[in-house]
Amino acid sequence: MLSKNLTEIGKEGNPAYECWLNYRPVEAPIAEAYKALCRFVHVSGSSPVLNSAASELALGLESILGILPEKGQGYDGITLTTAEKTDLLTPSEKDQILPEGFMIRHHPQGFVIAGKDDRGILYGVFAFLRLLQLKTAPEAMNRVENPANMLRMVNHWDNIDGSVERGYAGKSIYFRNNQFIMDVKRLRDYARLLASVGINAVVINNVNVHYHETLLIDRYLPDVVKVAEIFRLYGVTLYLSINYSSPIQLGGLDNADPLDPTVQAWWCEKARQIYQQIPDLGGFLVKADSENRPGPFTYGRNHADGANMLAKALEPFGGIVIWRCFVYNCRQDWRDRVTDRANAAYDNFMPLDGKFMDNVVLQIKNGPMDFQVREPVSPLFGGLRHTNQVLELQITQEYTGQQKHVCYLIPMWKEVLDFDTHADGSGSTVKKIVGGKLFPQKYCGVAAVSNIGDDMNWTGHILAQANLYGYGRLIWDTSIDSTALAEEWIRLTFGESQKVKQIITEILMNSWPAYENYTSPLGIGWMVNPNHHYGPSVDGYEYSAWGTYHRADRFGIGVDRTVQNGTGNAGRYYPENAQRYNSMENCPEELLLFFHHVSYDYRLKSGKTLIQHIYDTHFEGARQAEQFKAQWLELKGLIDEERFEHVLARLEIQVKDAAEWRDVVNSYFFRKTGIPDEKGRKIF
Ligand code: GCW
Repeated sequence: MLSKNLTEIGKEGNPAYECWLNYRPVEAPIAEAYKALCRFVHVSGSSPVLNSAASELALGLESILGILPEKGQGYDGITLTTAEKTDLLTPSEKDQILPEGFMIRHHPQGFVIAGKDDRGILYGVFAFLRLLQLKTAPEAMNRVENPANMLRMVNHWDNIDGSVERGYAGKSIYFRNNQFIMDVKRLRDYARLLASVGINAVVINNVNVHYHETLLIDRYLPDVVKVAEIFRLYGVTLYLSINYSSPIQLGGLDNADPLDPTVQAWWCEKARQIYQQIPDLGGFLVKADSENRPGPFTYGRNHADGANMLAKALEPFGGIVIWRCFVYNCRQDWRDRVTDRANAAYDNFMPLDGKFMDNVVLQIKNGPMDFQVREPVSPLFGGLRHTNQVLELQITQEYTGQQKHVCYLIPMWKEVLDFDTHADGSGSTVKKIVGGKLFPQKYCGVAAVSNIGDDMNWTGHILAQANLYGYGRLIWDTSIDSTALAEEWIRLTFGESQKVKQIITEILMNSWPAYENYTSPLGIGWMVNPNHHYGPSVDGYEYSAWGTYHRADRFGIGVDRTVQNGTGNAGRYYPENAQRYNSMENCPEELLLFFHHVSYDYRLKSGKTLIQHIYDTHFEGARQAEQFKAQWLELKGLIDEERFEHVLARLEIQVKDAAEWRDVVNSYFFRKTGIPDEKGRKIF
C-alpha cells in the first residue's frame, strides 16, 4: 500500500482548519469510474517534494474515493513523473510543460501526472485532487498548466514576540515570546495549503525588522533552518526580511554604508554563513528608508547602491534581493499641497531603472498609496522597463474590514492585473509585466501580505479563506474569472449544495463593492481611525504627517493631482491614462476624488450630484451588509453548525459597523455642506 505517512498528514475532521482541503467522498458513478483507474500509484523517482506529492495523492484518494492504492509498476493507475522520464507523453506534449508546470493525461489504464520538475508534479497532484473533488469526468482531467508568474510569494508580517503586524487571525504560527514555536504540524499544514494553490515562496518575518528579528540571521539561524526544511517538503522557498543596519547591530560596525568595503565584506561573510546552513534560501526582502526603517539614504546613497550591495553578497549562492518601493516621506506637513505621497515611489525609483543588478527585484504595491479599498495602479508598472518587478498585494484586510467584514478581494486584484499601462501600446497589462511577458526580466511575479495566524480557521473570518485560496489560484492563472474562482472555493470548502454555492457566491461577489460603498467614496481612501485602521474617522488622517489627505471643505472634496493645477501625479502615467486621469470628465469615476478636487454639486454620469452619491452609496453599502446577513441565515442547516455560527457572528459585527460607517461619513458631509439628502433619510 502507498504510504501517506511520509509527512504524517491525515484527515483532521475539522473543515474550518482543513480549509479547501477538507476532502469528502464523491458518489457513484463518478467514484466507480475513478476507483478503477486509481488502484495503483507509480512514483518515478524520490525527493522530498515528490514524496509529499505521493503522500498527498494517497490521502486524497483515500478521503475522496475510499481506496488505498497499491504501489504500481507499469502504466496501470496513476503515474507521477517528471515529463522527461515518461514515455506516456509524446515529445511535443512534453515540450508544452514549462518550469513548475504540469500535464495531466487520462489514458485507458489510468492517468499520468507529469511535471517539468518535482514542484510541477506536486501542483499536478493538487490539481488532480481538486478536479476529482469537483467530480470532473476522467476525460476532462486532461490539461497542461504552466504558472503565469515565476515568483508566487506570501509575505508574513510576523514579529518574533508572536504578534502579527496587521494580523487579524490570532498570533504568529512561527514565533512566540521571542522564540520559534516550532509547531511542525502546523507549519507543515500551512505549507500544504500554500502548495495546494501553487505558492512557491514565503517570507516568514515582518518587513519591519526590529531588534529581535535582526537576530534571525544570527542566533536564531538554526531555527530558521528547521522551518526551511518543513517548507522545502512542499516546494516553498523560504526568504527572510532583513534589517538594513544589521552590520551595526550584529557586526558592531559603526555604519551600514553600502559603499563602505567593510560593510560589503560583512554582508558577504554573513551570506556565506547563512547559505552554508540553508543552501536554497530564496534571499532577502528589504524595507529600507521607509517609515523610519534604516536604509542607504542615511549615507547619501540611493536605493540601487543599497540593493546592489546586498545582491552582490547573495549572488554567489543564487539568492535574490527583493527591495520594496514603499518609500515616501512619512513626516509630511499637512499644509504642504505640493508634496504628494502618490508620487513618492515613482519619483524615487524611476531614475534608477536599469541600475539594479539582475538578482534584484523591486516589490511594488498595487497602488501608489497603500492598499486602500480603491486606488489607481502604481505608475511604476509600465514606467520601469529595465528592472525586475514583483507586484505586492495585501491579502490581510488592513483597510478592507480586518477579517471582521467579508471582503472578497479577487475582483480588485484582477482589475490591477488587467490594468493596461500602455507602456508598449495597448494591451501592456500589469499581468504581462509581472509575468515577464512584456519586458525581459530574470525574476518577477507577485507577492502578497498574508492573512493567516494561529486561529483554528487560519484566517479569522472563514470567508477570508477565499482570499488566500483565490490569491494563489489567480497568480497561477491570471485568466481565471472571479466568480468561477469563488464557486470553486465554495464547493471545495462547503460541499456541493447548489444553494450554498449560489448564496455565498453572491455574498462574495458583492462584498468588495459593498465595502467600498459604506467606507470612503470614489478613490479618496483613508477615512479610518489612525493606528489600528479599523472603523470610520473621516478626518483621522487629515492633519497628520502621513501624506494621506482628502482635503474636504464646505465646497468640495478630493486631491487635485492633475498636471495643470495639482501635484502632477496624473502625468506619471503613459498619455492614454494620463489624459483620462487628468480630465475631470474622462476620469474613471471610481477614481474621481483620487485625481480631482470636486465640488459637492458636481454631476456624476448617473446624473446625481457628488454629495447625493456619497449619501446613496453609504445607505446602499450598509443595506448590502444587512442583506449578507439575511442571505447567510438562509444557509442554516446546509453547512455545519460551527462554521455557520462563526460566519454569522462576523456578519453581525459587519452589519453594526457598516451602519457606523454610514452614519459617521454621511453626518460628516451633511454637517460640512448643509446639503440635505434628497430622499430625506436619517442623517445625524
Ligand atoms: O500599510 C502600511 C501598514 C504598516 C506596514 C507598511 C508597509 C509593515 O500600516 O503596518 O508595515 O504599510 O507596507 O511597510
